[in-house]
Amino acid sequence: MNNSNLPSLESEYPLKPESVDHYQQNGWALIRGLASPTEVDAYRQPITTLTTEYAKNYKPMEERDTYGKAFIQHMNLWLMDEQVRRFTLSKRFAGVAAKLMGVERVRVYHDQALYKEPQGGPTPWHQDQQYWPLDGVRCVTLWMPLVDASKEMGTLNFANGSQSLGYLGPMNISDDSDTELENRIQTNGFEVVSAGDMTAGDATFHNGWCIHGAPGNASHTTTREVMTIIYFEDGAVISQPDSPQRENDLATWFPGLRAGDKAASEINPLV
Ligand SMILES: O=C(O)CCC(=O)C(=O)O
Repeated sequence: MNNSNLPSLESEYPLKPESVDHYQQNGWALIRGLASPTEVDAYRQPITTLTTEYAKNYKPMEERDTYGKAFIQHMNLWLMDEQVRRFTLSKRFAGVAAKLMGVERVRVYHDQALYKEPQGGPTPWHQDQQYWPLDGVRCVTLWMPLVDASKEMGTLNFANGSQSLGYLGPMNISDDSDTELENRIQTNGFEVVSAGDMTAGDATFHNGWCIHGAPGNASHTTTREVMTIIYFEDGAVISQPDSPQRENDLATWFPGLRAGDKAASEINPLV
């Protein structure tokens, strides 16, 4: 595939100090115009082609569980397509991730497309990092709609400051995680804030411990097409997995590595 016509995503984004403060304080930040409409449109096509094909493996909506209704989830697209590779390994995106976390350099953990179909269900409250064998490591998820996405189509909700709780134990995305974490939000009095309406190319970044979820997609016609990239600080060491999901992640995203090794397999490039 000749990439010469694809827009470059390498230029630096002029990140405002207020965004860094917001991220540090609340555990997430909304970054407007991280990619331009033209840039997003160019990369949307290969991501959507791969995800639409993958969606054929899903059962009809009414036969899925809560997790399955929330979105079509397709992972590590950057290894499947040269164009997506340029998107996921973008230095502009990685630069913002590093600055928000306050680290020198980041590596990619994995990417994933999260397509919430028309009338798709809500995304239950959860903490991302409970899936990852990266205790004590700074991690962040970039979440970017590839089409304009209103709040009603399912942009993210965040519990401000909830990253301060750290690891709350194994809790996969489910009705149970929703109930348990809603209790935590109430008990701690965390304010719940929506990212609101987003334009294609805007992005939110959230800390791996920030409790977050999303409403269902109220649209009857339009899919909430989103691409995400997960980063962690370079130099991190893999922690001992304490749950099946962390064991699974270790085998999948750090192939050939074990607890105590530097988190840097051949599929965790430095960006
Ligand atoms: O897209 C969603 O609905 C949920 C996304 C999410 O939880 C994440 O990217 O960490």
